[in-house]
Amino acid sequence: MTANLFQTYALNKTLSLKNRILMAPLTRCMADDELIPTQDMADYYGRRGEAGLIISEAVIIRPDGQGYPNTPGLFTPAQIDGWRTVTNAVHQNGGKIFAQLWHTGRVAHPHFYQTTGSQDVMAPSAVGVEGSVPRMRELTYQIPKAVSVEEIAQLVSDYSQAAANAIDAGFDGVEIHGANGYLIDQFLHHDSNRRSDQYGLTPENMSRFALEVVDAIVARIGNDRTALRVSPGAYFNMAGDSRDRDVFDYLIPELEKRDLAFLHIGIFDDAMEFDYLGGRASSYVRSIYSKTLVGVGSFTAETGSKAIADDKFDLLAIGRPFIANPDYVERVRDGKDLVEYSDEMLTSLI
Ligand code: FNR
Ligand code: 8K6
Repeated sequence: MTANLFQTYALNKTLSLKNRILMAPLTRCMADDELIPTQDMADYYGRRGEAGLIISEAVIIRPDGQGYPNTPGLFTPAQIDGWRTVTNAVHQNGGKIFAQLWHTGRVAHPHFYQTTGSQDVMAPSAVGVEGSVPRMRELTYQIPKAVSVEEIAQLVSDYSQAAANAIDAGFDGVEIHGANGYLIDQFLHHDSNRRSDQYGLTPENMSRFALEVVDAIVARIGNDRTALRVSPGAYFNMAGDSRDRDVFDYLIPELEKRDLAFLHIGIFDDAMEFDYLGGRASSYVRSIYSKTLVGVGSFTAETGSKAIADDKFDLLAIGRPFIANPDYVERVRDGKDLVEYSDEMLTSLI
């Protein structure tokens, strides 16, 4: 019933996956205080080597990208060395792993990077989010600073450096985090992008930052090792706007031209429907993107297998069930019961 999940899948000439099950990116807030991955993290990822591809938890590209405690980085030599231990563990177990590259934009908090001397929160426009940092409720979100064109150029350069660092650390590629209301996504939605310069107002301008990051990374590490996650439907740290549709109508065909390793939807439940997308995010993207698409969001192996059989997407990413079951792939293959996920499991790495 889930046999199609266990077919091999060639992403391109460089990378071939042993099955169609991806481990979704899952922030765990378990890096050490220098944002270096630990041995426990290497063991955790190593145990999941049976996945066709692991996408790492989101990894910040530079200090002011941090919005949660102890999220790992990929901008110091010690962080790169720490990740090398992780990628070795995955490769020794026959797996593959991409790094998810992250800047939280207006959801960053200077508490986390106060030692750098910067108090600025970087975003497309000076429009804040309501609320405060999860699990650190005393840290309320600030009104961000609208980044200058020079600062945008530096951000693009920092993304591409982080991608080069990822390859140096032994990752098989990178997934750019363009989803879930973080920096890149903030440029793509009218709620957070109120600019009137070459990065705002029109679909082409609002897509410019995302495409500059993609192009800079492709130039550095190759399109065959570069992927992107996007959330056309706003649902997290973001208010939707019907005009956002035109932005993604422009962006997604532009991405298709780049011939990336894959495009991945960022969402918690793919059953969610968005009026301005005419239904599910995955159906919308599938209708205008013909290359490899990764679906995710409250799927079981059975419902995900059926979605692939029905040509809704090509690869299935599994998040929370992978937190609860390090041997998720083996259990599905052997028809064994799964351990049910619960939020309490977030306090330890099994
Ligand atoms: C997530 N998700 C997520 N997404 C992302 O792009 N980068 C990240 O770092 C994280 N971190 C994260 C942490 C935790 C604890 C959860 C539960 C989720 C979203 C995740 O990748 C996935 O899209 C959702 O969990 C939906 O898939 P499942 O869990 O229903 O299979
Ligand atoms: C990368 C994020 C760091 C922390 C992530 C923790 C996520 C826990 C789950 C949060 C769920 C929010 C989903 C919102 C769905 C709204 C549906 C209307």
